[in-house]
Amino acid sequence: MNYQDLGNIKLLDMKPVISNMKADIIAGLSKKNKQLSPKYFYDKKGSELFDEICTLDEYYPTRTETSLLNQHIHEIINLMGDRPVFVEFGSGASEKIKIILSHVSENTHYAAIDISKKFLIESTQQLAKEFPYIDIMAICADFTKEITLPEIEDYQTSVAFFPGSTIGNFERNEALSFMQNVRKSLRKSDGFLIGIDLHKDKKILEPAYDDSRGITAQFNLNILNRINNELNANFNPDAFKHLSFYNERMYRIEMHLESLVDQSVRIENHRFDFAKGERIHTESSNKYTIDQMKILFNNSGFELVEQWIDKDSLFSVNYLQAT
Ligand code: AVJ
Repeated sequence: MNYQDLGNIKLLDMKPVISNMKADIIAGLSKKNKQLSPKYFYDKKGSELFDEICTLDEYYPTRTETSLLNQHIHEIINLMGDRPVFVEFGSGASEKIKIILSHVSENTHYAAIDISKKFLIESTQQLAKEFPYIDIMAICADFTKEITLPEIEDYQTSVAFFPGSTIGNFERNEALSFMQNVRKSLRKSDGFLIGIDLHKDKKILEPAYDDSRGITAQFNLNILNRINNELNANFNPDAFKHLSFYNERMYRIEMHLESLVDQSVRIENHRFDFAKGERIHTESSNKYTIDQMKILFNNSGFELVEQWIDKDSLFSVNYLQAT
């Protein structure tokens, strides 16, 4: 493999195809049921709002997963075995990897996969400063596609890491193909540490996506500001409202933006008409029962080795092994 040496990290650029935001957004708003991909939430403001969501009282996933990782870190390290390569799928600015890296031995390799090259280099170089004794590789690639991981000499097990219930953003069939792709990039007996949010009473789920301070509402509406800023559009975010609810039949939180009036919006020379009450579906956050997770793991070539769940059954951290 051809990597570049960037001082304290190595970069492997797999030249992922970057989707065209304008074409995507126009296509989504042209559908009979208008929709936008949640990946467009995360401009600078959107990423800041998401970080704030993670600290909200109502938003239990982040703190619950963090405390499960902290509580069970020694078991996790033991399961990974000697000289593991830890591979994070969609690393972002994740704080969670630090919990792991601050407990592993020097003989650990960390590889971060992300599609955004600039951000990936910045965050891995920052990490390399904090963990100078760990070998760090940045892999610029699209983690929703099949990835051939580089062979690293002397390292026995690879352990994939996918925290935060990011898998929830995939529809069920996409989640299955994602898991199957991860499996293809691993060898038999390699590990997979994955955090998945659990199905539960909507009395707990719904406030997590509609908090009392309105941060989630701002996060949802911010996608319209982003489209205005980056695509020369004229959305009036005040003419839409944040709507979220638990769809119990589909086991998923849905977030929508609902038009408060009849209106039309322009993105360059494209016009989109909204009736009062019409919605743009902006996000689904799928939740899993323990049985649904087992089926997902088994159908993608994994066996569940350990599952850690908090005492209130809010969130699960799962250690899988490739079969
Ligand atoms: C980043 C997809 C895991 O679904 O809980 C949080 C995103 N959206 N509040 C989630 C989100 C609104 C989050 N994920």
